[in-house]
Amino acid sequence: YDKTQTLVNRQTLVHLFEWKWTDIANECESFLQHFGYGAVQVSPPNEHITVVQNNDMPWWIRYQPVSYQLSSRSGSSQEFADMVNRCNNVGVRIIVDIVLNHMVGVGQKSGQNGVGSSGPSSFDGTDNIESFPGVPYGSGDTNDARCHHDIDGSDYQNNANNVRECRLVGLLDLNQGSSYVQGKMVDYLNSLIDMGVAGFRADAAKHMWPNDLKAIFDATKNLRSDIFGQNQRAFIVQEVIDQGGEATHWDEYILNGRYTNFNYGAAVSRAAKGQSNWNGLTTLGPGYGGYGNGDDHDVLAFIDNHDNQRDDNTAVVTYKDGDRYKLAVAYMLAWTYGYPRVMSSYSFTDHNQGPPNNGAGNGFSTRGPSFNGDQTCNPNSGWVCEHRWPEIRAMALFRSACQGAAVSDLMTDNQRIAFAREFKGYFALNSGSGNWQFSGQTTLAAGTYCDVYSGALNGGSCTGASITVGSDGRASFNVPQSRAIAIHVNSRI
Ligand code: AAO
Repeated sequence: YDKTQTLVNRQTLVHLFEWKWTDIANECESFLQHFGYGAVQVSPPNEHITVVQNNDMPWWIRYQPVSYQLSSRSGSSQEFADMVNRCNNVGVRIIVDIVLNHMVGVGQKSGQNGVGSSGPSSFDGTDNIESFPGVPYGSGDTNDARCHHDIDGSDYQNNANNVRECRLVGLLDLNQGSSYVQGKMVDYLNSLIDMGVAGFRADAAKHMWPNDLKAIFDATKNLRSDIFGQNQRAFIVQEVIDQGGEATHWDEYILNGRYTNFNYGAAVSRAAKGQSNWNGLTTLGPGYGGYGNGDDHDVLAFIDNHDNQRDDNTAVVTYKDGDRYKLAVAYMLAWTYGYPRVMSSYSFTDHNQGPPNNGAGNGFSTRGPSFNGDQTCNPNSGWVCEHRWPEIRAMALFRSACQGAAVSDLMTDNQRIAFAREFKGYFALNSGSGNWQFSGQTTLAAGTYCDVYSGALNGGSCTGASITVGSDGRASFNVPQSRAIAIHVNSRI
């Protein structure tokens, strides 16, 4: 389950948070396939609650399931199927965010207090009623018999049982130990596999027992052989927040696939913000920092995600940090640890704010992105599209070009770091003050290379800095403050 199921040279996942299926299908064809992106993590496709507040529909409604029918703010079942086909046709995989831990928040009821559903099902989340005819589930399918209240703050440190059996922020907690519930979940996952998806991001995995998840995943079908070959299993990444001091641990989950390594983004963000030195990151890999960093094949690496980019005092850098964010993401894509996920956002000022929409008169339906001539997203459309930023898309191509190559010839100087990806590429980053001038061993063949961080190679001409590699593999670099330099075999002029 830890195998990414992407094409070999496309080892970057992008989270197109809250994008519509029709927009993702277009994005696979017109952009992602050309920039080294191998897969898209999509928002939960199942039927969810709708809530109107502050003349808006918050993003988090997607995390309150009403049923497993594919009818969501992102589109219909038909649109979902079409997206999967069109993306697979251009070698881009779909990873589905699956919300198995719970249903709606207690007390949410369709048709009451502005609460509705994105699809045809009605539901009643009133305590002890807990009726979801669209599945169907009833109160007997929840964990109420084992815990009938919310997870307490201290449970996270002291009580793994409560973390798994009580309600996460009031969300009705399903009993994944029941064979009936397991069957419904397996049916849901199989319906997605039949459509051609490559895998799943398991939301709130630490709130479910690892062995219950194992029973569910083990009971799913193989991936479609016409797309993935014989006997291939779904890729799985489990959302487990564990930076130490928790009662539930990341390593309980690796039997089921990868886990979200929250240590990674925090460590890289600290360096990008100048709170720690890059030389401390030269060992970022299994065992780094004493806790929380598993084997390369167990890890999903990312800088920020849709939750922590909204935290008031977020520890991680986000699109709002500009150059420092670019450096953090660039480092992640240049470095060799884990399967990297790039966050792609819409701009927001309020924590709850939903995606750009067409207003109350149109049911707050999502308004898709529009694009500039340089292939970035038009900020007036409300979409940030970090994955299209010139530096980040160039680094996704760098990662493709360097796939499988080891790090070597590493140099660091506190706020600076440079290294080769043996015989494939060279990367240097400067988050200190002033330019960084040095000579480095690139391991590349002699020639002139286009720095793809400052420009791009278009039709044989380089719009960025040109770097000359001598016959001894060495080159002189001048990395501007808050910038990086990246050259690779495919950027040779
Ligand atoms: C909404 C409303 C609620 C209402 C509820 C029910 O906001 O007020 O009660 O409906 O009506 C999202 C939103 C929720 C929203 C929910 C459903 O974030 O606000 O509730 O949809 O609409 C924990 C979980 C983790 C979860 C995270 C948000 O472990 O699984 O909380 N993430 C996923 C999704 C997320 C989604 C859900 C789950 C639910 O990605 O978008 O919620 O489907 C500590 C714990 C973590 C804990 C965090 C936050 O983490 O260890 O387990 O995450 O606290 O409570 C450092 C520390 C680390 C700490 C972290 C905090 O890293 O080391 O210990 O900081 O960031």
